[in-house]
Amino acid sequence: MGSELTQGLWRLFGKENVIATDIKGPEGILEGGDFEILDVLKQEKLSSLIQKNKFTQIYHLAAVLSATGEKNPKLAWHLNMDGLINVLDASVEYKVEKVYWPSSIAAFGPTTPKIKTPQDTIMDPTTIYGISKQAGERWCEWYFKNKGLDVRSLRYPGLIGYKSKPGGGTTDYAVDIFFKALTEKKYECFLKPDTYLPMMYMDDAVKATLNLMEAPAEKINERASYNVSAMSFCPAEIAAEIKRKIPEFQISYNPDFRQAIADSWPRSINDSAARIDWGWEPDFGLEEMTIEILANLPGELKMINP
Ligand code: AKB
Repeated sequence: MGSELTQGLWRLFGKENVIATDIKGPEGILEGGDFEILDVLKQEKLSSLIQKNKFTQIYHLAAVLSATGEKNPKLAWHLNMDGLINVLDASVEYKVEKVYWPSSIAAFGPTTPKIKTPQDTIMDPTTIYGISKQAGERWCEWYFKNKGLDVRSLRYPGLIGYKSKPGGGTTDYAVDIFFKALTEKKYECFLKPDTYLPMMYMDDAVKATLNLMEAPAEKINERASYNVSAMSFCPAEIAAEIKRKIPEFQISYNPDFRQAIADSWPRSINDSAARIDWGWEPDFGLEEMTIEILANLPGELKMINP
């Protein structure tokens, strides 16, 4: 998401007005722009970077995702929570105009209504990642109400792109499957074939994020986080969609610990609040996304393994 969002910000504000940061790199597309090595847990470096550059907006994406978080719970909590609070604090201190921070469908849990999950409903996450997202939403709302910080958030579904490998989540199968379909014509899925999950193509995630941040403040009624949606599908359906383009593609199933995580998440999302408040509308369904990825990923793979 980081590199794709950076490209979106380059288009919106000009490359010269955007600085991307990460604890390593820059890699791939980010090599073309301003970049700083930054560990968001290092508060002094974070503050001096904000003070020196007088940032007007910050997009804080650093997080340990669901699957990796279950293996490193303390690290996940420390990075996901202290990283966020460091950014919120420094943004108040240096009068940053707007802050963006992503929540996730992982903030929902086993007793959350699974079909068309409402904007405001039961949230009983079962993963450390999900617990950190639920807590983070409350912190964002607290900083808005008590510190007047214009912080905004979206509950991302599983995000699918082709410009970078997935990063330790449960929806990662829907990214991996494209890489394997093109390189090995087969894929072993770690979820059951009929596991429905809300998903979104990366271009729609960038569009939703920038539309939210560009909307007038008085339109932003949800100061915890907005549900956003584009499509829901299961491994059997995306495999069938890929097979329409790559007839020899074979999928097999070997569910692991991530199945329990997926089973605790919604099947589909009600995002009417985002549509009403700031005009959210996705552009990509499963078919459009599959055509786009299968058209562009080969070129990307050539760049990765020339
Ligand atoms: C994950 O699978 O952990 C993430 C998410 C849904 O937030 N992709």
